[in-house]
Amino acid sequence: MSNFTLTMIKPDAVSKGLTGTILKDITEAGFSIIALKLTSLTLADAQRFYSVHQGKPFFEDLVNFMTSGPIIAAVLKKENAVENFRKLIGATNPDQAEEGTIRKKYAESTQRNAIHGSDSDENAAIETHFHFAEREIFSFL
Ligand code: IDP
Ligand code: MG
Repeated sequence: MSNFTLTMIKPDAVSKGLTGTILKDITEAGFSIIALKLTSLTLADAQRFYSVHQGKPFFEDLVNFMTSGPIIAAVLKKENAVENFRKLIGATNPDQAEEGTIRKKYAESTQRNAIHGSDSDENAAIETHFHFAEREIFSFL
């Protein structure tokens, strides 16, 4: 279970037409796309997805942002996927993200930071099943 992670390209990046560019960065970094969809979150979906952050000062703005437009959801496969993908996307605050990372290149702000990556193998599994049915996941890819 440690070779996959869940990503979302967030509404800021999708609305700017960065979907293809970011997917290219991801595959060039050696990740295989094993599930993929253009979708959106209802308010209830976003509150559930980010429930760990409930009560934090940024929570309400975060769920409003995440429901403001379409997102891309994808499951990515690579060895040590969670850690390797967090490295590829960079720090939550793009000002603190390393040069060359996806957030450094495409994020607008700490909130509108272009992309999500699971933070643990356990959450990668939970978040994958949040977005995808088994028949939408192609683990052999
Ligand atoms: P992560 O996405 O790097 O794992 P988390 O701490 O899990 O960061 O926060 C989830 C998301 O909530 C962030 O990606 C960002 O969009 C938003 N967020 C986190 N901290 C702040 C903040 O201090 N201000 C505004 N938005 C924030
Ligand atoms: Mg997180």
